Amino acid sequence: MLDSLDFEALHRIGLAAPLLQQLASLAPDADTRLLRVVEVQREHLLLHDGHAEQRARSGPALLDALQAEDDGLAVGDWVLARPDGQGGWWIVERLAPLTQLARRVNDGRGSPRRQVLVSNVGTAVLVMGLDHDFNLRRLERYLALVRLAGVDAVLVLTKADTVDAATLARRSAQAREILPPATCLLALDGRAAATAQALSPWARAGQTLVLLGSSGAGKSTLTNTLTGLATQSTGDVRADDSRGRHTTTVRTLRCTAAGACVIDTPGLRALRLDVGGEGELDAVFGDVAHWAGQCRFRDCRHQAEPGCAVREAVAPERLRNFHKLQREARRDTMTALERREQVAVWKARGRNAAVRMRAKREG
Ligand SMILES: Nc1nc2c(ncn2[C@@H]2O[C@H](COP(=O)(O)OP(=O)(O)OP(=O)(O)O)[C@@H](O)[C@H]2O)c(=O)[nH]1
Ligand SMILES: [Mg+2]
Ligand SMILES: [Zn+2]
Repeated sequence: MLDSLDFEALHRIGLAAPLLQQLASLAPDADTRLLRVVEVQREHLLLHDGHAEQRARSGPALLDALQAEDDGLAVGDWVLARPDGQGGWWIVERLAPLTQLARRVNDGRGSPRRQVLVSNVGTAVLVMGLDHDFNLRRLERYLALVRLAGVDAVLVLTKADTVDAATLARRSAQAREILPPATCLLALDGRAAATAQALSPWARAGQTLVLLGSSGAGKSTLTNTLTGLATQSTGDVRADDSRGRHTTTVRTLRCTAAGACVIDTPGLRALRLDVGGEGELDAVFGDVAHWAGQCRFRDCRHQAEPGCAVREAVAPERLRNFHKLQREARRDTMTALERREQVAVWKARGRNAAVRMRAKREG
């Protein structure tokens, strides 16, 4: 199979050299093909071979193996597939992704499950409107998501054409303040043709970028501008609070005119980070980690301790957000038993509070 690869076509859909090395070690046989996942539907997936889309289903053995690892197929994955004899494809193998963006979701069955959002992206474009969508705490969460995955981020503030110069300058400066030093920030009109040019350093041939942000931020608008096509539907936002109407419902990979791959995503209703432990957040909140070294107490939690350098230096809203994400990380790394114990403690606390309240009323 390796000698029959159509590199030109595969490069069009973002094939990178490290994946080829993996392929060599898998030694696929003659009737398997290398394809990229461009859309995941409930019952089937769409794959692309650089020429056309193909319908596929995943073999149960592969699904089970991935699930056992809290993993799953996502848009951007490279897979090996075989013809299923009915014009479609069976996915038999997934190449280990170079990067994965994942969150935790609660499906009501025990501990939150890890859900892979996209695989094999080089850049995450964080899309946020300069209208009422503008929210620094949400931005911190998205920055953490991307940082934890080892993916580069670019912040794109959309709807620059709808705000006055003072608002544009103020909001850009506020965002700049919480961005890691090397992260670029662009403020633009997502519909303008010049926008494709502004994003071109991250959208060169062979590169893959994903657009992330809340509903109505302008992700599909940017996708259309980058591809030069109107394939992605866009929807109006509510006038009073700029909220979108969840127009996009699936993640889809599209090719741009310049030969890059762009993944449009639906606005996430909830983004719960997939953090391995509290310590991982230090990499994301570098300023907290930096100032923590100067707190009076070595185990300072930056809550109410005297001599806390972090509380002195870091904006209260940012520190509150840090604590909130840390609590989430702690809950997610608990075992099922620890979780039951914590619930029992909360229940007991609730009961005690109820008893105290009753005593107060009756006394
Ligand atoms: N004036 C202006 N309007 C924009 C800009 N970017 C997006 N819009 C408009 O904002 C609305 C929402 O844009 P979409 O691209 O559908 O937003 P989305 O992020 O894809 O939203 P979901 O698919 O719901 O997650 C549409 O009416 C767009 O025309 C911009 O830079 N300037
Ligand atoms: Mg959309
Ligand atoms: Zn402290």
